[in-house]
This record gives sequence, C-alpha cells and structure tokens, in this order.
Amino acid sequence: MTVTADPRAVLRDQASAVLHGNDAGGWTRASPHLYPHQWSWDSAFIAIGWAHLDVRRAMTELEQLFAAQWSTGMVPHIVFRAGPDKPYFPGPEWWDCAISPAAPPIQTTGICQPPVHALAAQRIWQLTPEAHRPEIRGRLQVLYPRLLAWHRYLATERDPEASGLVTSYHPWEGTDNSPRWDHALARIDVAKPGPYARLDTSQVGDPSQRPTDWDYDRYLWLVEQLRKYQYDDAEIYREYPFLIKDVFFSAVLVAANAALLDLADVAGAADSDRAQLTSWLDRGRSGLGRCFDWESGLCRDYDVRTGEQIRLRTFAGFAPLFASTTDGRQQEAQLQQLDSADFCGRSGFRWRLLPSTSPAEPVFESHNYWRGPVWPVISWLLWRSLTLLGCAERADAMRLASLDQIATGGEFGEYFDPFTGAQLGSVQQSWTAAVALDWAAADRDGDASAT
Ligand code: 2M8
Repeated sequence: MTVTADPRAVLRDQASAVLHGNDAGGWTRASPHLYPHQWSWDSAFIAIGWAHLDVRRAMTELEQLFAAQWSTGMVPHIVFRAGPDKPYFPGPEWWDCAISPAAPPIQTTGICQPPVHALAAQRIWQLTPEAHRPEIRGRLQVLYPRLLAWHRYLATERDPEASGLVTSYHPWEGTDNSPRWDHALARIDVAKPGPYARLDTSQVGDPSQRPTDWDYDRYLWLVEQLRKYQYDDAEIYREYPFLIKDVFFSAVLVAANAALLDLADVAGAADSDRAQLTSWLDRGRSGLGRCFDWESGLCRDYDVRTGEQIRLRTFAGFAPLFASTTDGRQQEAQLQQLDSADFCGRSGFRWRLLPSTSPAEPVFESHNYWRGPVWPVISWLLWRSLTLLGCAERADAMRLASLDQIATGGEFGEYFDPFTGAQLGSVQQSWTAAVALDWAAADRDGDASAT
C-alpha cells in the first residue's frame, strides 16, 4: 500500500528545514546568500517561526537582535553578524556607525524597520508550553523594557510633531523600491555617492526583480547624508531631504503597542508604562485617521518636507486595517477596497492576495520587488489584523491562498508575481518559511492565533 504524504506536513518540514539551514547559532540569516546577516523585522517574523519549533530558540532570536539596540532605543535594520565569507553590500564600512555615540559596540546600520518585534513576543508567549512558562516569562520580563524603549524611540525621535505617525528616513526602512518614495527620491538631484559595486543583482536570476541603479545611487547618497549628521535624529530632522510619514510603519507600531499592552501582565509592567502605551496607541490611531481619504478608501503617506500627500494605491493604503482600526466605517471602506479590482479582486490574479502596488497604477510592475509582487509577510500582517477584527472567513481564505502560493513556488520565495504566481527574488527566505509555519499550525489547532 502506498502512503501519500500530507502536503501540509511536507510544507511544515520544508519550512523548518529553511530555518534550521539559515540558523547561524542564536540568530538567523534572512536568506542564505542575498541577505546573510540578521535583519530587524525579518528576525521578528523568524522568531514567530521558531516559536513553533522551539520557544526558547525563538526568544534567543529576539534577544540577539536587541543586543544591538542603540542607546536611543532604536533597533537597527541590520546587525552585521556574518563573517567575510558572506559578503553584503553596503556593509558596515559604508554605514560607519561608530561615528555615533548612540551606536552599540557591534556593527549595525543606522536606520530601522517596522516594529514587528512585540507581535513576535506576544506570539511566542501564546505558543509557550506550560513547562517552559516560568523561563519564558522571565526572559520576556527582561526584554519588555527594551521593547518599550524601542517604541519610545519611534514615538518621540521619529515623531517630534507628536502626530502619531512615524517618520521614515530611508527606503531601506522596509519597502525599498516602493513607488511611494519615487517623488521624494526624484527631488534628490545631487545623488552622486562614492564609487560602489552592487552585489544583489548578481544574486537573483533576473536583475529586473531588484531596484535600479538610479534607486541605489539615491539610497547610498542618503546614507552618506545620515553619516554626515552622525545619525543624530534632531540634526536629521533639521536638514535631511528624505522624511516621510509612513502610514504602514505607523500602523505596525499601533499593532505593536497593542501587543505590548496585551503582554503587560506577563511582563509585570508598571501602571505608568501601561498608560504610556495606551496614549501612543490612541495617538497612532488618530494619526492614521487623519491620513484616511474617504474618497479612495485608502490611507495616505505624506512627505514631511513638501507637506504633500502621496496619492498612490499601494498595500500601505490599508494601514487602518493593519492597525486593526476600531472605526467601523473605515473598516468597511477598507474591506471593500481590499477585494476591489484595484487590489485582491483584480481579474487574472492567481490568488486573492494583496499586491504591494495596485495593478491599476501605471508604475505597477508584476515582478519587481515592492512595485507589484505579493509578499507573504505582508499577507501575514493583514491576516493577523483581519482575524483580530473578527473577519474570520476572509482571514482564513487569505491564509489558505498564501500557503498555496508558497507551496506552489516550492522554494520559499521572497515575493510572488500576483498574476502568474511565479516565485521571485531570493529563495529559502527565512521569513517566508516562518509565516508558513505559523499559518500551517492554524490548520491543526483551528486557532487563527492573533488574539
Ligand atoms: C530587503 O531590503 C534589503 C536592504 O535592507 C535589500 O534590498 O538588500 C527588504 O525587503 C527588507 O524589507 C528586508 O528586511 C530585507 C531582508 O529580507 O530585504
């Protein structure tokens, strides 16, 4: 008798093999070749994946990342942990973070990424078996003040206006070549960075899946400017040309503040910390509310330097959903948009999943990085929020479609063409494996988990 393997069990085993394969001993490479170091928000998703295999290892992932936290509270976007046999450009020399008195002794970059870490801490706790609870509770109690300091940095240094919205300094703060940054980058006409050689384009089969040299010139020149200000937030705010109120980043902070409040009892948080988190949460929600455009049903980023709104249809427009908005009318408008022909309901899409940029935008490119493809980690954040909002059916459809997308790709791709479903970018991408593990677990326990 032939026994057919359960395809979900196969996917789980493969995902687990990706995390083990990328495990560098206490921290995990974002991918084996293209991203050989420890990346900030990748690490948070990766910890969620590890939590299904070993909650203690999951905690270590976060602890290693936070060991590189700056004295300002910032968690850097990359911690350069791989040795010289794993080259990456731009590496620590380009960033030269030692010029900042706030930098830690370990080499890092001087910018940050969306604060998914509290969501990871919350998920780890949810998955901690009884026997490990005393140990994990103790470790969470140590991590909690660091998470608070991280959120405080975002709520203050990155929001001196107290608008509830986080200011992004660089396209590398999450969604590299998203068209959301095109105008702000185009205003930079002095982009002549020092000589450099890219490594990324030779590491993916097709360089048109990556940002262009025009983008890279500007990314690198912006880092030179940040270096000039010694990564000092006040200086940067005074003079630097790229300051964007990023509604997606801000929405993740809202969700992360809610997650920290949820963990407050576990961590034994003081009343003053709870009050602070509540006020950041309320401020974040109102900030997003002010950027909501009723006509389009989408939330808009804005450019701090020009004061202009960025009117583009991208995944970031769903910031209120990512933040699990409590405003019923906004929720309704967003859910309608989500399944419209501009987004998941587009005819010809392989799966009903959210593209990074709407195919209705002239700048849409189905295979190019953040300019069109579907990213499983973004789908995970949306799935989590929809679950919290009680949209169980829509959330589960998204989970199943995402699992199918990843399984069809076969190699845990970084992003996917929304029309053909082709797997793109890097393979054996750790965060893709991590969210697959979390989604696959929901099959077994019927637990959509994000409570
Ligand atoms: C991508 O960004 C890096 C730079 O940080 C790159 O293009 O080289 C982005 O997708 C980013 O969000 C992600 O954290 C990183 C590693 O997966 O890759």
